[in-house]
Amino acid sequence: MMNKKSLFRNLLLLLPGLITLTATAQNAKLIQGNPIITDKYTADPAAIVYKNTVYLYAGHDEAPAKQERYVMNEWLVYSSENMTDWKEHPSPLKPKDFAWATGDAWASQVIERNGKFYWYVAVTHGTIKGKAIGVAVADNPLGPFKDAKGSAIITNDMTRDTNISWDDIDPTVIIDDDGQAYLFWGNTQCYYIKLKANMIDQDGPIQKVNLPDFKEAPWVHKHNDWYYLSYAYLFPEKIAYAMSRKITGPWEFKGILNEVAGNSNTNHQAIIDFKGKSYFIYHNGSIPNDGGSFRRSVCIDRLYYNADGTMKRIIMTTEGLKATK
Ligand code: FUB
Repeated sequence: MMNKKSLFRNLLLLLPGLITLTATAQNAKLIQGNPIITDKYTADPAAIVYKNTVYLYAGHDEAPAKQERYVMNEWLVYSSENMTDWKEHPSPLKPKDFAWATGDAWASQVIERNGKFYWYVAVTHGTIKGKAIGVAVADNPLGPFKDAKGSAIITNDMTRDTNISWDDIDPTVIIDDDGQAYLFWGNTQCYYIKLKANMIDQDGPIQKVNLPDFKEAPWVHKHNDWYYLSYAYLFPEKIAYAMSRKITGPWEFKGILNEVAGNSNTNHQAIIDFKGKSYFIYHNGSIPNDGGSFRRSVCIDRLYYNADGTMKRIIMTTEGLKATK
C-alpha cells in the first residue's frame, strides 16, 4: 500500500507529463480552422471575390440557448486576403433598412456590377403575408448599403406553386457572360427571373427549375464551360447539385455534393474560386455547447472538380484550410 507521502511524490513525478499532455491538447486546439468565426453565430454564407479580397456575408444567428427558432436581426460581413484570417466589419445592413420589411435577416447574396454592389436578401414583408426578396446597393463591398428599389422584387403573392409563405427565400444571383443577370431563389420550388441591367427590376416572367427533392438554398455558379445549380436537398439538408451547358437549363441532376452538416438541419452553401482554388462555404451547428440548427457557424473546406466537370464530394473538416498566399 502506498502511503500519502509516496502518493504525493509519485504525483509530482507525473506532473511534467501532464503539463506536456495539456500543452499538446492546447496546440491541437490551435489548428482547428472550422468554424471560422467563433465569437458569434453566423449562418447562410455568401461570398464574393473583389480586388484580391474575399468578402463573406452571413446572417447573424441570435437565438438564445435552447430557443429553437430563427432570431436574425442583422447581416454580418467579414473580409480576408488568405481565406484563413477573417476581419469583421461593422454590420452594413439590417432588415429595418427596408422600410417595407418587418424583420428576419435570412439568406442573402452580394454581387458586383459596374463598381456597385447589389445585396439580395430574404426578409419578412410588412404588408404582403410571407417572405420577400429585396435588394440593397452600395459603392463598396463593406457598405453602407441602402434599399435600392424601395419595394420588394419578389413577394409571396407572385408565386403560387406552393401554399407555404416562405417559398420566396434564399436569393442567389449571377451575371452570365453576355451580361444578362439572373436571380434564382426558392423553398420547395426553385424559381428564377431575368433582371434588367439596373439589377433591381424584373425582366420577363417568373420561371421554374424542377430539381429532385429541392428544399432551398440555390447557388448558381459557372466553372469552365459548365453551369452548376447546387441546392439544399431533402431534410435534414444535404447539398446536391445539377449541371447544365446553359444557365436556363436543361439541368442534369448529379447527386449529393455535401452530407448533413454536423448538428444542423440546414447546410446552406456558397461556392467560390479564389487565387486558383475552389472553396465550399457552408454552416454547421458545431460550436460547443449551444451550437445547433438555430445557432449555426460558417465553415470552409476545399472543393475539387473531376475531369468531366462533376464535383467531388465535399470532405467537411475540423481543421479547415491552410492560408492561401
Ligand atoms: O437562415 C434562415 C434559413 O435557414 C435560410 O433562409 C435557409 O437557407 C436556411 O439556412
